[in-house]
Amino acid sequence: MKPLNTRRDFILNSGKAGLGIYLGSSLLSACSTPSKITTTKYTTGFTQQPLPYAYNALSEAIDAQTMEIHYTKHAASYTTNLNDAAKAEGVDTTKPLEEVLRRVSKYSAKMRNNGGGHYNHELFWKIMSPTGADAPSGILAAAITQSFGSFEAFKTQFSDAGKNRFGSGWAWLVADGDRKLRIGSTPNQDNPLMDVSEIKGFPLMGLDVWEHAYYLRYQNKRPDYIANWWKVVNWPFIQERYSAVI
Ligand code: MN3
Repeated sequence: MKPLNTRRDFILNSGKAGLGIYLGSSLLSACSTPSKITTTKYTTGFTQQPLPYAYNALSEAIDAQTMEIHYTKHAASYTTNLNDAAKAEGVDTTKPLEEVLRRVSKYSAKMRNNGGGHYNHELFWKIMSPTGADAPSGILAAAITQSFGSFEAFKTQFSDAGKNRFGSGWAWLVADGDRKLRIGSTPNQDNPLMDVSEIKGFPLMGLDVWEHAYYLRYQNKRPDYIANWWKVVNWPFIQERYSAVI
């Protein structure tokens, strides 16, 4: 009993600062598993990065006009509105956006919608490429087979997550706190980094299933957009992201 009493006395006698130190160390050990999935290798700033290819580069799947409007209008607006929200809510924009997303419930709906919108599109442009491989390889391929049975089964499950997301949103492949691969979807511009998200983890790839991403070419046929989208997935980059968190 002596050590317990000593600890209790220490907390009672040392006020808020001591309590903070004690709780702080407890929380650190309690949260050690989720924190391992964070990586400083891939962080997102508050400015829109250049599109890494021409508007027509992904035309096997996405037409040039859709790419241009999507990048210069939709995504650019999320970035502008995110910066407005950051200014209004006192967010330090020199720090990674991920820090805001992980506690997004503490901020406004404008921050949630546009912080997610900016992050998701910055990722989306990079996980597509005109020169990507047809399929993953190496440790990511092995993990996909282990988690979902086969690459084809994975594609079906991921495609279904996109097809079945009612209204606007995203389909995701994430590495969760145990580094397991999981598939899910989020509404609107939410993403798996957010404390409000049903699926949580480090986003390896995300598919935009908002109508603005496909309507000019595919109209109501979201499944056709998704089927073609596999042709432009940037597997080497997704593999790099996976390597950063395992
Ligand atoms: Mn979009």
